[in-house]
Amino acid sequence: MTIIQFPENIKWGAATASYQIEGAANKDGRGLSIWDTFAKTPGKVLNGDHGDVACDSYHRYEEDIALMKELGIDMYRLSIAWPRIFPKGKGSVNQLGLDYYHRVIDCLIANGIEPMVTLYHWDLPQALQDEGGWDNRETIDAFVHYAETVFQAFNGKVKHWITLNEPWCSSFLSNFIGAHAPGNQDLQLAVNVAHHLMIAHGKTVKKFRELDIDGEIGYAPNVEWNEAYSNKEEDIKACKRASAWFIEWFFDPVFKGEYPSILVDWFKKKGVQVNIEDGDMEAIHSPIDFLGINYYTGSVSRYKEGEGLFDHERVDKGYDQTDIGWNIYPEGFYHVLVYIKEKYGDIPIYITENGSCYNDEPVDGKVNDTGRIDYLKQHLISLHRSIESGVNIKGYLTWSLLDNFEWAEGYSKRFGIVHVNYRTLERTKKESFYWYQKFLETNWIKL
Ligand code: JJW
Repeated sequence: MTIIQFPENIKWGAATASYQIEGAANKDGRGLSIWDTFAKTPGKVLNGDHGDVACDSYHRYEEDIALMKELGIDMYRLSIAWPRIFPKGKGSVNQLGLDYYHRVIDCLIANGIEPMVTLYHWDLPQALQDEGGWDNRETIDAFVHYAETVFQAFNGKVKHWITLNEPWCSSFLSNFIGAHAPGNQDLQLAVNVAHHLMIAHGKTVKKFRELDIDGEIGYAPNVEWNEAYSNKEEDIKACKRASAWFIEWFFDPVFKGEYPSILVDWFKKKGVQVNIEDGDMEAIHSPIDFLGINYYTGSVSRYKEGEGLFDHERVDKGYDQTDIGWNIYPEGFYHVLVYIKEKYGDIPIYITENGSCYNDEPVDGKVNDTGRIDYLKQHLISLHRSIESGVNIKGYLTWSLLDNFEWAEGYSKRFGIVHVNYRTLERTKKESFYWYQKFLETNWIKL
């Protein structure tokens, strides 16, 4: 028998995000976000789904926290909805919005679960989008002010803060590919948005230090691993570009204070540039305390002239995929973590998201999601390999505690270890929940 034993000090947890679980879209003075608008625009989200009710966690957080306690996690990652705190993005604070997060955070702490809080998980106040959204530098100031308000409100209760979730998604996926809110398709706009998001991140980190807030701050980019199909120069370079879009574009400015030339040059050929002003790079370069990593998938890929933005294609054949069509690629998880350590140093890392989509439904009260258990096991082994290889892993949070609103896929794609019946809002623990619970008791995997 083979035993994979994890070190004792790792924090284990689960993650969610405000718009995906809360519902209560019009409750207690919440303003609209770009996701309300996008989801209600016909054709943008599968089946016309939206987050008006979602998992109704706004009203059921006590039940959800009871599930977390039963699961035995150390840490829960949630996000704060900016439009609950500032319904118009700026101006006066909505105390009822702060009160809701006080109830959630107090309940977590009372149950011995540490909150990890994301400030921006994509729900930009619509009123700010009406003035240009992240293309407008005034949104940066509004974000820093919102962050300051929230830091002061929860100082002492929350010890782990994340500025941005997956800035690649809120910039390129949302403004170049157009699949997420606000749904633009303009590369220059997407590059502007990415830059302004990262300035907002950096200025928020500075504000956090200036206010001397207790605890640690970082951000949570999503990464993929692109393995070159062959050792041909053109395949290797195409993979480098594709990878750099997720990794270097969002890491080099933070860790090195500059954008990666491989993509700066590539974008320049397309007539697109980063509009850098004095002080921008210095702000983005502010030292962070930890790095959040979201990892789901990767692929073997190669050069193909004219394909996509980077003359690059995926060769996905032969990989098992989850129910959202993403390759199951646990080796990529190990490789990307070692790559990040070698390139950016020994920064403490929390895996802020890792999980899988399987749409298993309850049968006689049991959800037999064996695919998710296999995925979890394989990725935990990769995580363990990375720890053994010296990657400074501090925690692992699985996506997600609950089935929830999976953005453009609506409710059709389930990532939870707890099943949610969207008609009755009933929660059913899946077999993966019990597997994770058992794993958390011992911190070992027997193979
Ligand atoms: C890429 C679709 C063309 C979420 C993508 C679509 C078109 C190249 C899951 N992470 O719900 C990435 N998630 O809220 C945050 N992560 O491209 C949390 N990334 O591609 C989860 C979706 C995603 C994506 C979805």
